[in-house]
Amino acid sequence: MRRTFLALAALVVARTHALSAVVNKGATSGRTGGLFDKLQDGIAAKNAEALAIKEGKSLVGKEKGLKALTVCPTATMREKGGVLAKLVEREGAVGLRGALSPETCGALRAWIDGESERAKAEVSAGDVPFDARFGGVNCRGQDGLFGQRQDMYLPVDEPLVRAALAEMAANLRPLLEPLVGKDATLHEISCLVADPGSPRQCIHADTIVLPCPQYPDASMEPLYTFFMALQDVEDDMGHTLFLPSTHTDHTLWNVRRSDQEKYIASRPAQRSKLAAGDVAIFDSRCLHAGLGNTSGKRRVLFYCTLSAQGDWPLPGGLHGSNSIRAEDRWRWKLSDFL
Ligand SMILES: O=C(O)CCC(=O)C(=O)O
Repeated sequence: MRRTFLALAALVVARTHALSAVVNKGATSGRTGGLFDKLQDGIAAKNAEALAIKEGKSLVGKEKGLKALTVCPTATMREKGGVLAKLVEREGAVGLRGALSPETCGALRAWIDGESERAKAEVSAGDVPFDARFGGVNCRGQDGLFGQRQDMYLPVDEPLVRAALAEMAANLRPLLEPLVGKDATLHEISCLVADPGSPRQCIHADTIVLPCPQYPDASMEPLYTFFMALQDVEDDMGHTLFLPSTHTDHTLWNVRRSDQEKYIASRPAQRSKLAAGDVAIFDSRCLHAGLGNTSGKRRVLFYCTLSAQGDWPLPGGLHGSNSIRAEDRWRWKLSDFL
C-alpha cells in the first residue's frame, strides 16, 4: 500500500480537510530526507500515534460497541460462495478460517523473517531504494529508518510466496470466483511485519472511494485485500480493527475532523482474532487499523489484493493500493495461481 496516503492523522498535521483523511497503509514512508524532513516526520509520527491512542480510548465502538469480526463458516464458503461474496460486498470486512495450512504458514513465516533482514540490509547499504522493498505505513513506530512495523513487498517468483498464493486461491476459490472473477488482477502482494512495540494505527482506509467530488469521472471496481495470519495472533500482539460498511461513504473524507470523530464513534467496530492460516477479507475502502503490539513477539500478516479491474484510474497509483514489487505490477492474474 505504497501510495499517497491520506491518513486521518494527515488532518492534524497538515490542517487541511479537502479529501484529507482516508487513505493509507501508510502515512509515512522511508525517512531518508535531511534533518528538517526528519524533524517534521518525527512530529507527524508522534501526532499520528497520539491520535490513534485517542481513537482507541474514546471513539472506537463508543456508541455501538466492539465485537469480534464476523467469521463465515468454511462449509458455507464452499457451498454458497456467491452468497458470501454478497456479504463481503455489503459488510466490507469478513473473516474465514483455514486459508493456509500450518505448514505453509511456518515455511513462509521463516522465509519472511530472513527476507526482512535481507531487505533492511539492502536498503541500509543504499543498494536499493526504500520504496523498492517497503511501503509507507501508518504509525510505523519511531525505531530508526524502518520503525517497528513494516509493509514489506514479497516477490511472486519466490516459490514459497507463489505456493502460498496458490494454496489460498484454491482454498478460497468458491468465494473468489464470484467476488472478483478468475481474471482478477493481483494489485498487491506483501506482508505486514509488526514487531514488539509497534504502535496502534490511526483509523484509515487503503484506497479512496471513487468517484468522489475531487475525481468525479474516475471509477474503480472494488479491491479486496486478504490479510492472512502466519501465526496465532494473541490479543497483545495487535489484531486488526474494522469499521464494517464504511467502504462506500466518501462524504466522510470531505468533512472536518470533529465530524470524522463523530462518525467513528457512531460506527459498530469489529476486531479480527486470527489463528495461523485464517484470513480477514476486506474492501480496501473500508476503515480499519492495526492495533499495537505490546507483546514480546513479532506478528506477521501475509497479504494480497485482487480486483476485477486491472488499472487504478488515478495517475501513478495516487490514493490507490500499490504494495507490490515493480516486477510484479500488472503481471499476474488470479488464474495464474489456480
Ligand atoms: O497491521 C494490521 O493489522 C493492519 C495494518 C494496516 O491496516 C495498514 O498498515 O494499512
